Amino acid sequence: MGPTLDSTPAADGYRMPAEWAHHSGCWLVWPERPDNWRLGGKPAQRVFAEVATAVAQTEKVTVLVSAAQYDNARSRLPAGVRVVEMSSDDSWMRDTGPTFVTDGTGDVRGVDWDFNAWGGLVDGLYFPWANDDAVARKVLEIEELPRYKAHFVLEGGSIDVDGEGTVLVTEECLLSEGRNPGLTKDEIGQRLRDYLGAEKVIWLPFGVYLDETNGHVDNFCRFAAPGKVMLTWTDDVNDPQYKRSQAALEVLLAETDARGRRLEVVRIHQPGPILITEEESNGVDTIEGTLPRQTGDRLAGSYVNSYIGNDVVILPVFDDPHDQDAVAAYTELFAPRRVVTVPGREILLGGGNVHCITQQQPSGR
Ligand code: KQY
Repeated sequence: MGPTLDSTPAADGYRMPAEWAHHSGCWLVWPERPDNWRLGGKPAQRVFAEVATAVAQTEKVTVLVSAAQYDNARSRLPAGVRVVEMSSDDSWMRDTGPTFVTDGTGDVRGVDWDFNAWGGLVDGLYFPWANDDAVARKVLEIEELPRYKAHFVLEGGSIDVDGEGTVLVTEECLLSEGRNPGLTKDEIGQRLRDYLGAEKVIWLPFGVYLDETNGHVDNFCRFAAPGKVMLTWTDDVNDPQYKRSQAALEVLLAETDARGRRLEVVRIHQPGPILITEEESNGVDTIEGTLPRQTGDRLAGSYVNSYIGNDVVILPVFDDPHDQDAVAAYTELFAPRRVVTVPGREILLGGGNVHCITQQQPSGR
């Protein structure tokens, strides 16, 4: 078992690398909870398997799964994908997994944040969440990697880094009442610098309209390269997303990154609006205390919620007129990586997308 460290990654010379840095692997959790995934998770399981298969083309993939679903997951996943039994409360590995940090010499460690289901008893999405909160520690134990325990509520989807000292976040999420209400914005910024080994935090006001995570940045605005970000956009001035994206654009154009570079902003038009159909709504179990999925509710669809693998980028598409432009933008942004599209709707129905269900483990190279 790796040790639990009392220091911080920054103090020890470690930082979170950018997602495009080389990975030794990728982690996912198998979806099954019927109050979040319709039809007992069967349609979502097909898409998770598609994502795992695509990522496994260029890196090792591990899928965590409950005892009840072990045989089913094993039979639906390619033989090359490792399947490991682990308890969890849902399947958002970006948020429950460790944030891996590296020291530039090939050594890798993990940060284990506090997880409270996106807002705890204030506006969290389910209760209890103790199994999810334990996932990061268990993964680090499996990998025999040292663990930094951060006594600070944070999900991996609420941060994005360039690996060169800059972190992107939204105020809507990081300053939300259900996460760290006892800390000021400055104190939260300091925790980010300490645990991500960063120098500069760029605060965007909001994320995507109606995002149930309180506006995770990974669904809205992410680095595609040092000095270059992709931003979810809409040309429709009457769409509630317009003001949110415009506000972010103003911040980004006025900012420099940790290295003093101005940021190039690549706007990627949102799909939709995507609404829940009656059939989809009827497929989700109603359970007191969890978010209802009602017919006509708008989903927080975005093309920014993708996964940057070793030689592939996994991009969710929605059978939408904007799909084609998103594929073209990704092809240009991430060349020579191959852009692999997956149907994003089933993951979106659960409240996130491809980035939210994956967690890269950097090789440290
Ligand atoms: O988007 C994410 N990172 C997680 C979404 C959680 C949704 C739970 N229903």
